[in-house]
Amino acid sequence: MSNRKILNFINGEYTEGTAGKFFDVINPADGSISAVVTEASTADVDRAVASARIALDGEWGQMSLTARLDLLDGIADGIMAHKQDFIDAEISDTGKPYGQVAHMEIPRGADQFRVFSKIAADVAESEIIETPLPDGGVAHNREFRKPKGVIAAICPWNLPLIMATWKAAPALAWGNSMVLKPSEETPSTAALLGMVMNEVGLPKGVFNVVHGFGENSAGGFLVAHPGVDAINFTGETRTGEAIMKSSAVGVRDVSLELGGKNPSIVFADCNFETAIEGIAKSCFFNCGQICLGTERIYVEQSIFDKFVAALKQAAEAMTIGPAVGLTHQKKILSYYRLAEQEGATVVTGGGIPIVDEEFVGGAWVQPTIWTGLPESARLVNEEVFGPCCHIQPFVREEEAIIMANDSSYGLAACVWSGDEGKAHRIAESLNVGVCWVNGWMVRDLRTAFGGVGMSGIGREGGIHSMEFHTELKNICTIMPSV
Ligand code: NAD
Ligand code: 6OH
Repeated sequence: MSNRKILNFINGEYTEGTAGKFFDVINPADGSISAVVTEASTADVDRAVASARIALDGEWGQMSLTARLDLLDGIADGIMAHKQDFIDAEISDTGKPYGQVAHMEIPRGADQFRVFSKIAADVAESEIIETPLPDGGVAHNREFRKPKGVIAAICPWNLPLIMATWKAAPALAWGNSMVLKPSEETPSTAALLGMVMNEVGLPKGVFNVVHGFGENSAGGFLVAHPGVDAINFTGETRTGEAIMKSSAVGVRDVSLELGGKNPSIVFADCNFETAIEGIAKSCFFNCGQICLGTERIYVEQSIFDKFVAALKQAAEAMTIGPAVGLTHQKKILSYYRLAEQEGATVVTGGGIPIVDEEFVGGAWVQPTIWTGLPESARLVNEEVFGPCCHIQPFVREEEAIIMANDSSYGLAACVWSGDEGKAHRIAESLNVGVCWVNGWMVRDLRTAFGGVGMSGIGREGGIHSMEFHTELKNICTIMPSV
């Protein structure tokens, strides 16, 4: 039994939910209880939204941009000052490998406050447009940005701190207040953020965290709350649809970063070793639980057998953590069974790995590669969100483009080729939000991030985050004619 108790963070204070309900978070490495979490009631969500509103009308709303951005830099430093607590919390909730969390996820999570502080400083924009009037005078239109208001941020479990700070940093950088609901599977690092906010002196109520589930729980209460001005959601497409319906009531803005079934196209003229290394990461890193990860690979026929053999070797050499939980493990394994029922050839994996005695209660799955399925197979069309991919040969580049684009999703893609012209031609014709050429997951936070089709609506990153988190306002002054 874990003695870690996770509370809501409302108006600068950690509090138990008024309904007195708690739920467990399970460590997926071994099935042990990672923490016990309070579940927010409607009354708790009401209070969180109300305190966010009051904060907007107080000191936070009056604060200069410089003072606000200094606070953001302070939050980044504050996370790093508690780095070990964040590492322990993240590993306990997710079972991820230590190095990945310590060297990538926590520093990157912290750094997003610094990056958005800098972006907000650099693009602080306001402009004057002069309009000639019939009487010979002019009007001055002063256009400037105001915070959108109270932002509800709903996060998934795959990169808990990174996702929470990816939502919180821009919301705060552009002067909003917010209520964050982390995934019920991974609430611990978001909960720690409250402590950091208090330490750096963020005014009370600017940043709130409520815990719980989706429908009929904290997530559902939050997105339906009339005091919320905009909803920033990352998660499954089906949840995105429900949230979009909620956001229609009261005509609130919504940003949806949803699922994917991302293709990777590999040409015979690629740098083979670089491609294998990059593609192995894109399929199996984080146990395949990355929205930008690859689940469909299209390989030029002439190198198909060599490619399949090399990716199999790379997959078998990789050390990955468990899936996020037993429910998700079950979902992944059901797709592993489906692949076989649909007639796939299992190149490697397809089940649960053998683990040490102490980890048998965990949510482990094997990195898995299939070949031989038709493009119409469910496995080739549905997002598994696990460490797996299907490899399909192609002969002509047009064929590869048609297969890659034959998806209702459109988040990310990769093209691997030594012919830059060809790679760009293909990258341009893929219906996705981001396409990497000869690489994967190079993420400049100033660039647009988001998908097309069932992968979502809206873009995050850089000025796109500013557009979502602000309202552009015009004050038009009719100048006295001289
Ligand atoms: P999920 O949709 O099940 O849950 C996400 C969050 O939404 C959780 O906090 C959950 O409690 C909450 N939620 C669920 N139902 C809700 C409702 N009706 N109202 C309000 N909140 C609700 O997603 P998940 O399983 O946590 O994450 C995995 C999914 O997220 C995958 O589909 C993956 O592709 C996607 N994802 C997308 C991106 C991206 O940027 N496009 C990034 C990461 C993950
Ligand atoms: C989605 O699952 C992953 C998004 C990752 C990032 O945005 C990042 O920059 O790490």
